[in-house]
Amino acid sequence: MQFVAAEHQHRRLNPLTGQWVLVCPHRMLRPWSGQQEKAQENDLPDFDPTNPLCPGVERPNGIITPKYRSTYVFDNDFPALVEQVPTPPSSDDPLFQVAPARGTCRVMCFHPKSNLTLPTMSAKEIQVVIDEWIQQFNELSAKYAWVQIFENKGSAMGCSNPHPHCQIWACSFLPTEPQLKQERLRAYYGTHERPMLADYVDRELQKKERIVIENPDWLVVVPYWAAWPFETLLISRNNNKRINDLTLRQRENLAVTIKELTTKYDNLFQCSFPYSMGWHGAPTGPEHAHASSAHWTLHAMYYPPLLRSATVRKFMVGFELLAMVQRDLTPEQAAQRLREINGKCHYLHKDKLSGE
Ligand code: H2U
Repeated sequence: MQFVAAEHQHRRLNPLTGQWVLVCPHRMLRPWSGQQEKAQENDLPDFDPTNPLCPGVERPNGIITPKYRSTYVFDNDFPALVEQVPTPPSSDDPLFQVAPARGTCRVMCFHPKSNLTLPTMSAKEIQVVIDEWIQQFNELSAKYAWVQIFENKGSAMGCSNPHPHCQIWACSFLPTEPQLKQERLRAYYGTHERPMLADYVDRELQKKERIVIENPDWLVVVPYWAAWPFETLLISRNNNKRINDLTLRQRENLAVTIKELTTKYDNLFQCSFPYSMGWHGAPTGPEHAHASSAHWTLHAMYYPPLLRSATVRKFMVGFELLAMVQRDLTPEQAAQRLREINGKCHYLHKDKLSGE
């Protein structure tokens, strides 16, 4: 019998992290009688006087969120990382290793209106968000080794507030995932003298099996090694190392790409598609200022949990938690569905061309 990736179980390597993913396409046939997610509500008001992220509303700590008209960034009132904290005593014991952790956490509102999301905002409004990401990155990267910009969208991904927003955590150390990538990308560059993701972009453009969106500045694919059902990787095609390298044209194209990708996501199951997304690029701060970043390529990851419908999600539990990550639908099947679904017109905007 001949091997067919869409039918036969196999393992794929994620070269960015060195972790393997088990692909079991035949499992899509199994029945599901487990938990059903509550689909995200679409009928939110544009202003909620009890939501602390809305303009003019008092937050639990007594600070009044200003009446902002565009984006708005503030220090997280409940930060995971702060700057001033005692240093833990060093330890030589291999079983009880400890290291200092300092940083700062911010919240960034994308828009004053609560009932918008990136796919229902205009490309121009998304570009304002991108410009603010860069502004924040410029400021925080001068001091911190890692600036993690990320968006949790939807309660299925742990988002605690429906107002359109993201978070920025800047830290004095390289967190685990970026540290793994730093090592793997550097090793690949050492052997091939090319950034791994630049080579990957070229290969995906040749193969044309996993492409979702393609334009001169950006490539969106369901990566060969995707763990989440409709996971995507948004990769710079211009050898950008960090988000603050982007030119005006690249930012304009990025806004259009984000709008198209997130519209495709929403249209897939006709719901506000939950995900966690975030940016990765070369490390920063004084420690990395003079180190080579030649091995890095700016990219964003989208990790959406939904598998079959607006209410049936993938759980990373059991074998995934205890042994290795496993997926049902192949990355090629997921890419085909995302490629074929309309990304120009949001299902809520039906007849008009998506809010532009
Ligand atoms: P999510 O991205 O998970 O929804 O988190 C929203 C953040 O907003 C969360 O980190 C912060 C929370 O601490 N927040 C404030 O800083 N002040 C508030 O008044 C509400 C929420």
